Amino acid sequence: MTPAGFDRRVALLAGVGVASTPALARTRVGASPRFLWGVATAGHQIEGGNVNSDYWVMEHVPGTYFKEPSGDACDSLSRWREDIALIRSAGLNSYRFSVEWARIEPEPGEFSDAALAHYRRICVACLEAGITPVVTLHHFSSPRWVAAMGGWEDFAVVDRFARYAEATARTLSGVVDWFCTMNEPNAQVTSKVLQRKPWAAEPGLRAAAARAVGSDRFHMYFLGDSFKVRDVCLAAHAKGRDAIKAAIPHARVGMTLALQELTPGTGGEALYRRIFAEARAPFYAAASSDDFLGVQTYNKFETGAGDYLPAPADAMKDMFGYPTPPGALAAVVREAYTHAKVPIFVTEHGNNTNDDAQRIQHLRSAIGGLEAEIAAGLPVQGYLHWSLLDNFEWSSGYVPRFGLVAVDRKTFVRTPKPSLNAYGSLVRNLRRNRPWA
Ligand code: GCO
Repeated sequence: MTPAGFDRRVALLAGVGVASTPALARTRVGASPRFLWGVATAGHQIEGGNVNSDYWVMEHVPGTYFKEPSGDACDSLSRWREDIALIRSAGLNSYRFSVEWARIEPEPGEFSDAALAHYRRICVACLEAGITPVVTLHHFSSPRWVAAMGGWEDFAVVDRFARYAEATARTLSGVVDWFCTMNEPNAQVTSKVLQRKPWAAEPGLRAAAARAVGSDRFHMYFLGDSFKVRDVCLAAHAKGRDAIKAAIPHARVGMTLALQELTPGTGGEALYRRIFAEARAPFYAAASSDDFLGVQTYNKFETGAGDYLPAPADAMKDMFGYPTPPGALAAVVREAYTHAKVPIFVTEHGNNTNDDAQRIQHLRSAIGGLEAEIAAGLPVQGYLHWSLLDNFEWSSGYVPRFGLVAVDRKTFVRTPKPSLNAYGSLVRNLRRNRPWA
């Protein structure tokens, strides 16, 4: 789209604006940064009906190993106001969510004013509720046309992503300050080093997906040559960041990384070094020219000779059976800051459990560890819990439970769990007692 086209779009969307009340002015972009306490979600996992995305394609191909399709998800496409009200009810002041590229640019170069206005409206509603929006541009899902054109295995996606980033940022200018470009572009590199095949790398499934989109070049985020995908993602991140800043010069932009606490176990030094060299070091180096680094932590693993070692019998475990010690958060935040040397933003952290009392205990203890790092001088800009809602956990479907709020799968009625309130009280208490909070 031409710059004139962007300006026309921004003018058209001016109606979807922010009322200039003094209260709003305080929460608006550019206001002095407070510690951001909030929750995180992602479009494909909560909106529902993301039919134009590559994930939708893969969920439906014959032989898919997705346990179930995303379907209506949490119906947040319609119920986003309820989601914001829940965040506000807990007294939290930030919401990270992702915008869906497949809705914003349904065909190459064809932008949807309605989709852009929809996302701008969500941001405005956040600001009106005293909530700082943090927008992720790419949270795993892409339009099916992007996948059909070679997806993330082809450097041509870099310019496509930058064009989409600029169109979105220009539309959100004045209502969003914080952007995450790409979500966890290092996750597939770790899988590659561990030699875990992404499901769709199986030729039959990839061929079925290619048939569904009418192109033999079908490639989505977790397919194919992970090292090439890494280089493409890092280029897309850099160009996307520059495109956002061209539209919003004061924007704070970073990427988010999947960073479990990792230590070398017996015989595991070489594997540890390899994971660090391939799936962490290049990303830390790239993040060092960003405004922040988004850290996302759930588990702790020890490396053995060829894979992670089995979890100790007495470890706190999540529903996947992975060890989830609360201390992992502080350890990873420290590692990330030591290497990237930019402020850290915890953009995801949580616990996949049906035991809400365990979730509360885990959250309190993890934030206690984070507090100690902050007290020791480590710059942390915020903490966003994954997730507000029980939602679509990719190939695992709706069984995992990361939410502070349960969602009825038929009616979409939201029921807060005790952990939502416990998180809110924890934050209120910290705000009373800690100047940084
Ligand atoms: C990821 C994503 C989220 C997940 C969350 C729980 O890490 O895979 O950013 O989309 O749902 O981390 O697994």
